[in-house]
Amino acid sequence: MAFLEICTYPNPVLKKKAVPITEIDDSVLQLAEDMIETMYQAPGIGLAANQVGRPLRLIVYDVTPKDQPRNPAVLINPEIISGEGSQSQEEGCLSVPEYYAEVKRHARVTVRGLNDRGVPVEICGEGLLAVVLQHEIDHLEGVLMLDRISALKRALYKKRRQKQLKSDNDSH
Ligand code: K1U
Ligand code: ZN
Repeated sequence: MAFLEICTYPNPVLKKKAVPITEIDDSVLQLAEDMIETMYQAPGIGLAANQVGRPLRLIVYDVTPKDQPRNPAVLINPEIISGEGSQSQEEGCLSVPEYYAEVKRHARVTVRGLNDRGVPVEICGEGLLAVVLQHEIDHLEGVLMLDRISALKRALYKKRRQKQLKSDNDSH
């Protein structure tokens, strides 16, 4: 088990489109396990492989309420096969530090992929699960929540982030 470093904006790996996984071998299973530990440690409720510098089509998530036992899920080569309705929820992103914004997304989605045993699965989600699935699958396309907010909000965030990085750099 290992905690992985989470890449943050503007790391170019976050803009890369992830490639499909052709074989679920030990390295993929180890990566999934490490991503789950990294997600819980962050803490977060989802993580895509690009966020840990591995542009593979692999996501993990767990939207179980805090007072219930953990129930992590792994999805390999996930694809949204249908989406309907719309919802706007405040989102965070482990790769976009200290920023939350409302993002408009489908209210319900159906996602197809493989589980960690290579078995085809179909996940139908609404509410928070639908949001997290869409957010993580966006990561696999190289799309960040910043790409789904207004140009003005995005510009303000970019400015703030540049300042933050400069001050981190100056103090080291
Ligand atoms: O992909 C990521 O960057 C993870 C992200 C997932 C996400 C959260 C909320 C809406 C859409 C997508 C996070 O987990 S951010 C952290 C967070 O939301 C959270 C952390 C601890 C407890 C509950 C939520
Ligand atoms: Zn994210």
